[in-house]
Amino acid sequence: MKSNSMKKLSLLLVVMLIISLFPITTYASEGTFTKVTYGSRYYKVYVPSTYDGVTEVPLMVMLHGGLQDPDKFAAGTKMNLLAEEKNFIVIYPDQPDTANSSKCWNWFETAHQHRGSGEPALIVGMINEVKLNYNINDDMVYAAGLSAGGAMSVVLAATYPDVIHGIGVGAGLEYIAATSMMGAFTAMSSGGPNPNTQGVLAYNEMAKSIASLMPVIVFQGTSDYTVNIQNGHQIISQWAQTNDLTDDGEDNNSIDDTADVVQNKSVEGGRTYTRYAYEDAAGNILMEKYLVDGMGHAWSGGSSAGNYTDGTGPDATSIIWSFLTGEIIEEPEDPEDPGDPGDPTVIVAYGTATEHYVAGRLDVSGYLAMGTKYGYIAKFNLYQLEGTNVWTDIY
Ligand SMILES: [Ca+2]
Ligand SMILES: [Ca+2]
Repeated sequence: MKSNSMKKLSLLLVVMLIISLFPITTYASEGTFTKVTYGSRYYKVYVPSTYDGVTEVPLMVMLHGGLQDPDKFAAGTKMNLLAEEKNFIVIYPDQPDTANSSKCWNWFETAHQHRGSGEPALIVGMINEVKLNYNINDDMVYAAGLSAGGAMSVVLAATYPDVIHGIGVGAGLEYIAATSMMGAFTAMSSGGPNPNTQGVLAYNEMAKSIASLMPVIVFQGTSDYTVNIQNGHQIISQWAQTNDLTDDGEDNNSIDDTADVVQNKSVEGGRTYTRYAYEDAAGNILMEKYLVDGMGHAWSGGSSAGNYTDGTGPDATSIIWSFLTGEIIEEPEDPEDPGDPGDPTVIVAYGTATEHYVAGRLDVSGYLAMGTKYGYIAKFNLYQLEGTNVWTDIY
């Protein structure tokens, strides 16, 4: 017994020594987090301690959701900690309760959906001020947001594609999903207008400056009863259409909303989730969608130091960053299966029973079976394991 506890003690000493030799500084945020007055409003700016003013750094624009503010959103998303680690600047524009009683960005009002007016213009004004004050890489300016902030990040991408070069959307909505407060609630509960139509609207809006392919990554909880999951699907479908038009000027589905890669994944000790990836015509991943099983209205993988967070989901903050910057973060293999040879690649197609039938994914009996199961209007996923001819709705 005695020698056993001695062993434990010496092991503890070794561990403590290792910790002191290699201090875990990853999560130390040692930069500055400053409130900047902007007219009658303000934003907060995080500048990492590694910023030297000589090297250009990326800029991440973080748009909080309703009943949040810059401090809460920074704490909940932990974006400043990542900025410290990766050396980029973050700004958090504040939406005051004088502009919206719930502190929501007014993504559903026409005055705030177009270039040169309203909140998109205001936020870009803040971005331009930060560009004047810091050495920002103009090609690496991104926006991300939750809920109303997610919806506003979509508006920003459509209205200022010359400024914003990719977006991360948590529980957001497609472009112009609504044009009134009543319409906003309808869209949140059951989705907005046809995303193909909205995709054309976004493309026309982008054409006021410069239409360019827009990288988009979506996070959506499957049990979000504030912003229905339909909206997560619609954001991808809308941007698929917008990007389809952008890449060759034609609506020929050179980019579409059928995922090229589907992976079922899980957080160790946390939630399961599905990652969908959508490639451009050259085969590069242009869009991604993460559906987090059982998650409500929340920032996936966030900290309870903020609000509207779910600590058991995949880490949206680092996943969004690596997606937007193209920086690959190695994912650990499934710890429950050490011999995991890697997830098999599954092809997914999203559509109505009729669309699946017309595309040859269903025969007549499959068409009738799926039609009975899902109805003939609803869209649903069919999956095909790569190298097989069999399509199924079970994955
Ligand atoms: Ca096209
Ligand atoms: Ca299309």
